[in-house]
Amino acid sequence: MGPIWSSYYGNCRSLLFVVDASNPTQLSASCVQLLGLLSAEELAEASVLILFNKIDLPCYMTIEEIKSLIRLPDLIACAKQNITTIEISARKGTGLSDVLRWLQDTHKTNG
Ligand SMILES: Nc1nc2c(ncn2[C@@H]2O[C@H](COP(=O)(O)OP(=O)(O)O)[C@@H](O)[C@H]2O)c(=O)[nH]1
Ligand SMILES: [Mg+2]
Repeated sequence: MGPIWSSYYGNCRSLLFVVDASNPTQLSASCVQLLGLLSAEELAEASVLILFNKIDLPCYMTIEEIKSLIRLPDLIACAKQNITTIEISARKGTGLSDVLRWLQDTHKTNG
């Protein structure tokens, strides 16, 4: 779907990017997509929420290792956008209240 994402950039105030934390083999491709989004001029003002999903599943890498592999601290430091990360399980509902709070706060701030 990546190739058509840019047709949705106009008027986009917030961006939720979901990373499958149970499948580190997808991580580099996912990171390239994310960097593309963050460098898009039309998304410079957007608030960004990166969701690490499927934390209920066993994985050979920890979330900390995943964050380190995509150089998340550098990415957050260099991005124009305000970036938040939340670890979630869409299946179990873990982190859902944090996501809802982020949406509420973000849209409150943006008016
Ligand atoms: N265990 C678990 N499964 C999930 C979670 N979120 C989505 N899924 C399952 O993942 C499957 C979809 O795969 P997904 O990787 O999300 O999408 P795709 O990569 O586009 O096929 C569905 O069977 C969902 O029920 C989660 O947090 N935990
Ligand atoms: Mg998948």
